[in-house]
Amino acid sequence: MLAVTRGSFRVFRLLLSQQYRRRCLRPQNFRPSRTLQDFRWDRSLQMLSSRMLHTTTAQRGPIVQFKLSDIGEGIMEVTVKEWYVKEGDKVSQFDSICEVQSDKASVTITSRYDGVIKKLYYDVDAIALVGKPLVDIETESGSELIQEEDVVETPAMAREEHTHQEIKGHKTQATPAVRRLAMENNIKLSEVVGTGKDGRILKEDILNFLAKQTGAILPPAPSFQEVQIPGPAAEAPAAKSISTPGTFRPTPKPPRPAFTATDVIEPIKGFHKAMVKTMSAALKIPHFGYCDEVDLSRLVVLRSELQSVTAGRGVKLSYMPFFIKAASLSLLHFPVLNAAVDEGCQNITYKASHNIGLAMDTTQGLLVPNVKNVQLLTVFELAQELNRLQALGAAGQLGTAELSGGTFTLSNIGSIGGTYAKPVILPPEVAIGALGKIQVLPRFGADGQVVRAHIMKVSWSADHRVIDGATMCRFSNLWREYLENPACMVLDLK
Ligand code: CO6
Repeated sequence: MLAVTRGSFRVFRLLLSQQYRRRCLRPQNFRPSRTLQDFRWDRSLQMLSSRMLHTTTAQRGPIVQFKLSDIGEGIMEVTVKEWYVKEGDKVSQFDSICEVQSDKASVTITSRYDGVIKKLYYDVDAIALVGKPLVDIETESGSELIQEEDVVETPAMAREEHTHQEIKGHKTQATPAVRRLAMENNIKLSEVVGTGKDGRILKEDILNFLAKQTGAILPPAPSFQEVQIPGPAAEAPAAKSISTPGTFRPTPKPPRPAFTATDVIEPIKGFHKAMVKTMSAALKIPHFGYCDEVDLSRLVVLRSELQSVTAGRGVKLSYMPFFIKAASLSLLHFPVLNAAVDEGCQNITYKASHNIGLAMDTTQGLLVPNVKNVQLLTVFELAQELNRLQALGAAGQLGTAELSGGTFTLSNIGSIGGTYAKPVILPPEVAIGALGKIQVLPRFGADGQVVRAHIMKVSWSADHRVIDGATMCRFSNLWREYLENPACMVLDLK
């Protein structure tokens, strides 16, 4: 399969490599600087010149070396998650070489040259060091080499953004033609959900992504399979009666308990390392907790009425969009809760955007993507964005764009059956809320009669250095009022 691909794309690749270099050298492809969030890898296979590296062979072309360069944010090492090649394998441009993971994201590194892998420097699960080589490739004698030295500098890496390395929550699989299409349209593969086998990105995915960006309507492609999002959108559109809260995500079958004779030690790596870092920083924050309960009976009715409408538009509507929108409407009155403090707590920044993070149980573990600019979004747009984030999470494709920039967080522990929690603030944010499961419980109605009510517990945590209990309580009351009387939300929606 690989050989066929290589053969059929050989001529194309040559053309592409020329075209690619021309594109690379266009000034607009050079970014003046990279953000700290960017992962900056030395994807360039650096020529082994006498100055830099070791020997070359006359007949077969030079041996080039793939080095892991500075990736910013003080990251000095990554874990090699998977090799897609072994020593002696023939590789072509754009073939995937390996996947590495730092404490922020996974990155797939692809070849820039035709050649033969001569050396892998690390085993799977080994720690690869920044500045050290990953692989040696003996290039083909006829293949054109890009005579670049010292390509570690910013522009050289920025220009490869769409081709040789993708920054995201998981590896990118795409053919050279698809990569090229993405590159030509300035689309980052990391932002595209692949619908092919094992999440492979297809041409249709790029076209569809483009259509969504430009508003163009594409003719239906029979071979194009959308990522299945469970729920009303995928179900028969028959309207449900009031849904029964408590229909939680199916509990995954627990793995068979394993008894081992000896203790097992394993290094903490990848995203878990990020959790160690973030939670250790959170420990420095003096948290206080505040809890309440919310009667969602009206919201339960409203959602069930709207579900079939959004399903008709291909979007699943859960409770989260309402919880998030109500939070944003309330944050407008309490901007101190949508703020960030610096490390020494010397300054507080009131954030203009409501980038509301939501804890998400993904194939890669707990991640917190955020919905950007919630203050500008309708409930429907929020549902749409949530669907997109959930699809990305399920495909292991949440990337830096989705995972960074949060300003306030909600964690729906209730969706997996929890009732109360003691959430931990994600620094530099200053507040977080944990939502319990919606339970049908007896409560007294206005006339003193016992009624069935849909009750949800909420547990807030806030940074007591900058927020006091009264502020948190007032915010929570306002949030609760929006949710208990969802019609009122309509009045304040932009
Ligand atoms: N109660 C009752 N029913 C619920 C609830 C609650 N709280 N939340 C969701 N649901 C229902 C939801 O309405 C769906 O029902 P139908 O629409 O009738 O099908 C169903 O459960 C599945 O919802 P889904 O999870 O698909 O979507 P939702 O938008 O509600 O949630 C999500 C999105 C990303 C929050 C969720 O998929 C998820 O990942 N939840 C787990 C979050 C998590 O792991 N939190 C723990 C973080 S650690 O907080 C922490 C402090 C510590 C304890």
